Amino acid sequence: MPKSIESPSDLAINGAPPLFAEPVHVGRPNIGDRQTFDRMVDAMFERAWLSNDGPLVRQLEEALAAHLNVAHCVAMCNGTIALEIAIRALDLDGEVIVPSYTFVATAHALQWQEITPIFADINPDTHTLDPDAVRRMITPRTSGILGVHLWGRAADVEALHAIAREHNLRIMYDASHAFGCTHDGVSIGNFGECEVFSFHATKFFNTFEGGAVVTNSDSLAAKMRLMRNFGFAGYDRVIYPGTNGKMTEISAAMGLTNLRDVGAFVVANKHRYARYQELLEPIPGLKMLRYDEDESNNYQYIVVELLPGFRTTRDEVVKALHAENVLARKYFWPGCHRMEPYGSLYPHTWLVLPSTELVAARVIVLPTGSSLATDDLAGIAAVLRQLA
Ligand code: T4K
Repeated sequence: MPKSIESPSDLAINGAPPLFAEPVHVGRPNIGDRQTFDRMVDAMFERAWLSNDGPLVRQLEEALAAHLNVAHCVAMCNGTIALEIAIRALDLDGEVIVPSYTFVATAHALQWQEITPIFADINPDTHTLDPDAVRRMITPRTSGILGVHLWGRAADVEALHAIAREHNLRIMYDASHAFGCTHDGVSIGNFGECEVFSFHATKFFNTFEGGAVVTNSDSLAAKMRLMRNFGFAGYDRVIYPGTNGKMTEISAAMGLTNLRDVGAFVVANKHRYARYQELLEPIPGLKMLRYDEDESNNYQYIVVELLPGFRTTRDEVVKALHAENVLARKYFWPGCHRMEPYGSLYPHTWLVLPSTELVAARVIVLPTGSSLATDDLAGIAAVLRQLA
């Protein structure tokens, strides 16, 4: 039973015992029915088929395509390789416009292929690419736009698609956070030429490590299947310089298990999101990110912003939460543009990213998910209240 926090002297930074005896993490995995998983893994061992386009991977790809209402799902070993393969399949080169306010893998997937990520600013309210900022970054070298549906909330796809059409640019999305989410009722996975999911352990839907590119293009899907398997087009016949992006059977077993339980994951997350809302919204100077209730959401991220009126700095708040064993995170501070190699290569980029700088400096992501009891949220809120 967590202690109650009624005054600053109850805070662990002031010498009191911590709120939680054990660390409470952001990103605890959503894990489906263990018996279902065990049964699938037993059958996998019986078959002695562990990787290379196995039956569980095929089953998962079909199930995911149906779930996301998209024509093709190409499963991969992780989201980063999925991004790299999608970028290459679209023949992106030169410069690609991308937000800086994202996990660094989005930018690295471009840089890794000697494509220059051009960081465009975000809309401070939505945390996704600002279409006007995107327009300002277009040059003759621009080949595409890589948008991100950050926190599971869709990027401004209509405006971005209009820009892409106008300037003859290719467009794809990093949908790593947006599994099971919709935009105008349309499942994320159907926007741009393709969309990339991460199925990392910390994601709403996980396959331990894993990812996928989904697309409605037959030719793109066929190309990516080739690319993820070294370019093999049959025994002894390689027709493309591919890589190894294959998902393993055990990951697919985890995916099939978790897919059955995504409904329960949403319920658990939504319940905590609603409770956090009740607890956090009355705190002055603190803004909690909202999901649009007219859409499907996975409620995987509890994102708060400390506004100028908040008495304590963001770093002090994070320090105080960590002292309570609440391992809140400063995602995605300081922004890709301040990480290497981008910080050294383009040291002045921050000048064109005022909203990215602002948002990255004030966001805190709080723990949620079924591993955290709803009753425990009051203690976390009480810490924030004492610091407000
Ligand atoms: N694009 C976007 C927008 C992304 O967010 C990501 C991944 C990618 C692309 C790339 O996809 P992948 O190649 O990863 O499939 C974590 C994840 O490693 C990363 O996958 C994720 N984004 C990112 C947002 O979070 P870190 O550096 O914060 O990881 P770490 O080790 O600090 O773990 C995060 C928290 O999760 C900790 O509090 C502990 C907890 N955790 C983690 C694991 C692995 C668990 O409780 N159990 C676990 O098994 O990057």
